Amino acid sequence: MIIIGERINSTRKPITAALQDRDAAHILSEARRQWDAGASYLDVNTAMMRADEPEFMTWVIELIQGEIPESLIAIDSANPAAVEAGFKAHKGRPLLNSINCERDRMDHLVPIIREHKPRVIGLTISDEGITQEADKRYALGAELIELLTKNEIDVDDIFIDPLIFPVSAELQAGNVSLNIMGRLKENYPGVHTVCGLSNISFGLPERKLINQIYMALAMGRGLDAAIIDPLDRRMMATITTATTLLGKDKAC
Ligand code: THG
Repeated sequence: MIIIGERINSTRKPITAALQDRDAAHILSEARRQWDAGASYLDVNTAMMRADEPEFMTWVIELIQGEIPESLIAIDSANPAAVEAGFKAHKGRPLLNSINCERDRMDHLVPIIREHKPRVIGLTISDEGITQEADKRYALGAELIELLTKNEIDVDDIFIDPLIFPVSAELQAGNVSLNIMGRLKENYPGVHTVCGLSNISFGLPERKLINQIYMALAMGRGLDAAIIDPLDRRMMATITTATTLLGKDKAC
């Protein structure tokens, strides 16, 4: 499992405060703890800094890689200026989180992707917005894979996010995303699937338990990357256990 540590996200109050105060020690502590817990990428989102999002993206990436030179960042932004700033600051190959099938954004991003050669997360969203139909989201994933491979991005560098919605609002939301992951893996071997799965439990009690069980179900459909809190020991134990049960731990 490729673990993307989610904690350095400006939608979390302690992170907004740390960014506003330029509290390097707080950001570095979040980075170090997630990296040591086994993250392969550290997600960085500075969107709440609004007009200063690109500048903060640069600051955080340089800060983290200055302290942990082998670390890699998932640049979590919908703002092309912040994405470009992130690419310029980053050493090694970052993960772009994310692109989608919206024409305008793609036209702008494809040349930048070709230049910087990041690995890429593709969301199953289009110009028409988000659909709850599995077939349509699957088709958007397939479209992204075709477009990226046409632009010389290797399948091993493509991560498709089927999107996760609360089962409390739509009873079939869990099944829909599992179905999309499963079909993508079957039809495009070598392509990765990824999700931020905590949305599944929104509005329900025992959210952590629900997230852990959904992780196990998703891994059964081939999910091989996830945006999670690597400091959540039970979630990490769920991943280790499911990896073994799926026959992927040689030492069992
Ligand atoms: N797909 C992709 N990228 C994503 C998401 C996704 N990036 C953002 C998000 N979803 C994943 N990241 C986070 C980061 C922090 C939290 C949840 C998801 C988080 N949540 C707390 C909770 O759920 O209880 C509440 C916030 C807080 O701690 O204040 O921390 O789906 N490609």
